[in-house]
This record gives sequence, structure tokens and C-alpha cells, in this order.
Amino acid sequence: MEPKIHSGSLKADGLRFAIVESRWNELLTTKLTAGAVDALSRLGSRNEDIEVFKVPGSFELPLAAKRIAETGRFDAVICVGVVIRGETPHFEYVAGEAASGITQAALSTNVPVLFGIVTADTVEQAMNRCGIKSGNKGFEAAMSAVEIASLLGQIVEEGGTAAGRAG
Ligand code: INI
Repeated sequence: MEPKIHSGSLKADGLRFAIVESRWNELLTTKLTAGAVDALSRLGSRNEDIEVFKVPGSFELPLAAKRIAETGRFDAVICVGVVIRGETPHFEYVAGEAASGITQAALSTNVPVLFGIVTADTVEQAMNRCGIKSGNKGFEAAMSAVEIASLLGQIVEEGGTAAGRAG
């Protein structure tokens, strides 16, 4: 017998999303939010199912994401920010703490919290990853949000625990 494969669909209709946007490098972070909204609407989201929350900087993304996830109102929370190495001597702290805080926010709430933060060495690199040239990290994070939210929706407890069946 073939193994049963579970994988998330790319259908966003019926799901609710929060986008948490950092105001640092706002000219670029607004592009990430626009990219995320574009991806969600292409996948079937309605605007009334998307809410945007603004925070001062990327360092503040995890706490806001955690509080938003705890409300239970959203199927996924998408964090967007831009941290540029050349512009900040504490790049490692801001980017590193944002990354580990986002992981903690997801694990502690059981709600997917997506990493849509551009970490770049230069402004030009950052611009390229915010949709100015080609890719948009907000768009990518939103696609992943839909997929993981859909997969988590498929994970239901069937037939007790693995330990129970083994015993
Ligand atoms: N926040 C960013 O999102 N990007 C940056 O490049 C940045 N720099 O350069 O410092 C930045 N700093 C602010 C930080 O996120 C916090 O808002 C601040 O330290 C207050 O906690």
C-alpha cells in the first residue's frame, strides 16, 4: 500500500490572515505587504479576510505576531520587515532575535507565523528582494502561509496515539 501523503493546498479562500509590517525601511516593507496581499488574493483571499498590523521595527515583530496569533482569529500570521547590514551595527541582534522570536511565536501558539523578513547586505540587495527587480519576500511568505495553514488544517487526530497503537 502506498503511504498516505498529506500536503497543503494553495487555496486561501475561507482562511484569515494577519500581516505584521515593520515601519523600519518603510518604503520597502510596504512593498512586501503589497506582495503578500497580491499572493493571498491570487490564491482566493478576500480583502476582508486580511488585516495589517504595523510595528516600529523588525525586533517588535515577534511579540505582536504572538499576541495576534493568540486571538485565534487568524489561520496564519505573516511577518514582513527589512534589515540591512550596512545600515545597522546591530544587524545580527535585530535579524537574529526577529527570526528566533518568530519561531517561538509559532511554536507557542500553534499558529503558523511566517518569516517574510529581508536580510540584506546593501540597500540595493534589499530592494531586489522586495519586488523592485524580481522576487518579493512578502509574496513568498504569503504563499507559504497558505500552504502551511492548509496542511495544519488536515492534521487531525485519528485512531488515538502512535504509542497507544504500539502498546
Ligand atoms: N529595524 C528594522 O526592521 N530594520 C533595520 O534595519 C533596523 N536597524 O537598522 O536598526 C531596525 N532597528 C530597529 C529595531 O527593529 C527596533 O525597532 C528597535 O531596536 C527598538 O526595539
